Amino acid sequence: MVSLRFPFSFSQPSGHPPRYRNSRPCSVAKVAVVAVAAAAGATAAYASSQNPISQHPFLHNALNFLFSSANSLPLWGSLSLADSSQPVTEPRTGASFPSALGDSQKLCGVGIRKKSILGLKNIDVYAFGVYADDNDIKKLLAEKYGKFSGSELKGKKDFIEDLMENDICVTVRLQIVYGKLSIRSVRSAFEESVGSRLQKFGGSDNKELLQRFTSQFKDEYKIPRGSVIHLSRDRDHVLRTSIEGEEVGSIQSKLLCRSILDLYIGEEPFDKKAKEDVELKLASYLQK
Ligand code: DAO
Ligand code: DAO
Repeated sequence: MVSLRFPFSFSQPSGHPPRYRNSRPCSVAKVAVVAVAAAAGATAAYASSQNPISQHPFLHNALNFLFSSANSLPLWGSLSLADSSQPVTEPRTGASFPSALGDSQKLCGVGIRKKSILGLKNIDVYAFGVYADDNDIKKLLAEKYGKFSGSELKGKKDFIEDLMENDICVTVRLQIVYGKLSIRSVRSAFEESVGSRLQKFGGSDNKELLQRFTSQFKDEYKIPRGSVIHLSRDRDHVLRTSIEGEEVGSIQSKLLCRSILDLYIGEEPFDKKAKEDVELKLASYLQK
């Protein structure tokens, strides 16, 4: 169940993917924390059975090292998940994004979704980060695009087209910035944004699909500032939505996945700079 109120926090404890239910996830992180914790536990047991430890300087130092490492377990965990990279902060909103989700979805770009209110003012609704599975990218796109530099790939329509069409695991992580979002305004905003894409890519009769998507979001949910929402395209074009790590629904539809991704990396993205960053980053993964 999704709790009704989420705490305010922009610094999320980890980039772990949420629990999976009925969709086939992309690969899940193998975190070394358990092994480190076990080692620290074993050492603690040894330490308590031996005395006085301080008479053995080597052992003493080794224990100090292990205990101080155990104290910084979250750091070890995040380092192993994120290939030692630091989180990225979206500068305007201060929202922080882990550099990886799981062990293979890597952050490719961050940006902002704005919305104009009655043509009078523009509000920042949420910051977002786009993640893509670098193994899928290499497997499915390297042969065709590996020879291009970042600047050559930027703006290449068929590259983005292939990214959207292929079975590549992608997650868009949203961090809510606007403090007064009601579910009603969320629903009507995505009826407009996602609805227009469903029409563009799938033709006229997509009311039922939009309805299935929006009906996942119950009126009682609250998404205050700081809430984290994941929109993930899993294997076989399953769109899985989670709020604060809790899955709220999954729908298998290539058209819906494509329409959602189009908001961020399509022809008229919410944030052009974010899309360019995604293209450049993907080019670097292709060349690795
Ligand atoms: O309070 O009327 C208002 C402004 C609401 C703007 C809503 C934009 C919603 C955008 C979708 C957010 C998805 C999480
Ligand atoms: O920004 O216009 C947009 C569309 C974003 C789609 C976001 C859908 C997820 C909304 C979750 C709401 C949960 C109550």
